[in-house]
Amino acid sequence: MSTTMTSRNDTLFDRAQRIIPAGVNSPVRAFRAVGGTPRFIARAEGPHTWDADGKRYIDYMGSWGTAVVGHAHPKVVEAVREAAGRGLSYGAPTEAEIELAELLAKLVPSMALVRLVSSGTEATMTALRLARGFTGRPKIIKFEGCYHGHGDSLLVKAGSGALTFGNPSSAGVPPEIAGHTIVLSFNDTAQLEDAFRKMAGEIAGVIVEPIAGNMNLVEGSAEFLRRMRDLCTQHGAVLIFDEVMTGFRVGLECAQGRYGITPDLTTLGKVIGGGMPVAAFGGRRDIMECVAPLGPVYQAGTLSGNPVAVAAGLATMKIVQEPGFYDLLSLHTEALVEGLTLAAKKCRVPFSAKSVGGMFGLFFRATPPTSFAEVMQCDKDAFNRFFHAALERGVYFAPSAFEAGFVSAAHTEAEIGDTVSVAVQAFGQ
Ligand code: KE4
Repeated sequence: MSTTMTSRNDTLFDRAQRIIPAGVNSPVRAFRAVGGTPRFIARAEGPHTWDADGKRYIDYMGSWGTAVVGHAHPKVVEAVREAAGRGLSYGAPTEAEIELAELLAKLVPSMALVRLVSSGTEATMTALRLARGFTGRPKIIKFEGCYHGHGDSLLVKAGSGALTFGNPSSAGVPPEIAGHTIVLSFNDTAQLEDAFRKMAGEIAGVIVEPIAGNMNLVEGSAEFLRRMRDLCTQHGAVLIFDEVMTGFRVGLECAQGRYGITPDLTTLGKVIGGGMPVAAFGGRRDIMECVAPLGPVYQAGTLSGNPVAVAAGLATMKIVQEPGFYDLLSLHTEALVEGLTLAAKKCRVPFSAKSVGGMFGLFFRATPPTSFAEVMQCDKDAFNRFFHAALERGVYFAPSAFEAGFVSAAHTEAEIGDTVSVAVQAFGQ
């Protein structure tokens, strides 16, 4: 496209900003972290998306991890079509919801009972309310750099002192609410022990991304997560693994299976809806039996367990259970990481990358970070230049230096090879 022609992305972005705050329905889509005009996606298929100008991209954003089987998978689309023809929403229980809940409980044995909701935020917000309702305690521990959706108690940043109570990280969150959230450093076992030493009797629960994907990709250390499990057991606090991103992304056994750690509650999303709004929370029977109308902890939702969304989720979950699905997904993701690392080396760019299952992290620093502080040392400007150079050449990474990337089963060696070729040029920018 000549530089004189106005891209439809620009035209649509101008129009969108006149009626939608910042022109987007979720902040990260506005490209404010990387600059420039967001691409308005017109369609997606397999490993590709096409923008409003008809430009094709190899997609590594994958709807933030949702599209693990590839976009518009024929079996998923057919399942949606068939379900939609029987009605879009009933507001009443269906057999399909039982099927999905039974499947999740089979694949994630820690989930003795499961409830479906429509977003990861709903799942984590309810998990916190459950922890507080079950224990009768007020405080929650979360970790800097982990994101768990936009529930008030989770929009909190570290207080001034390490163990002081959190301050709101968003306007509109009253200090009285933020004050019940303690924000600690990810992978800092000593600090976690200190928090329990000082406040054990007040801590309702600990929520963690066992493999963090919202400060780019940082794995929880086994020692950190095991100690977290022990401390929660010892002090009767509820351990919540937020696997909205890692669930069925890092493997069929999820992150908890990789670590061999059993949380008390798990939250899921993204993959289990296959692109449609399905998320879930579940876990120990004695805790889950506190949920209304069984117990006193209220939670509800008009579209929870929506039949069309559940059909997409069931079709997706059927595909990810096929033999070898994650072996091949991991292989391709590792090949991408190795190829990018070699390309950066060839261009003498300080760069590192790593992958876990079908998710990966790109870091403009010599070694992959193991903490939020190390993530903050990455060269954000170098990432932004690389992001746009790749985007121009038809490769779409997540539009932020602090987001993980995602490969789908539809990405073949051809897409991985093409991406590495583009990266050699993009690193050179
Ligand atoms: P949603 O409410 O966006 O469905 O899920 C919130 C959530 C909860 N927990 C984890 C670990 C998550 O990663 C998320 C959402 N992830 C972001 C991507 N970093 C969604 C993208 C967006 O906010 O637009």
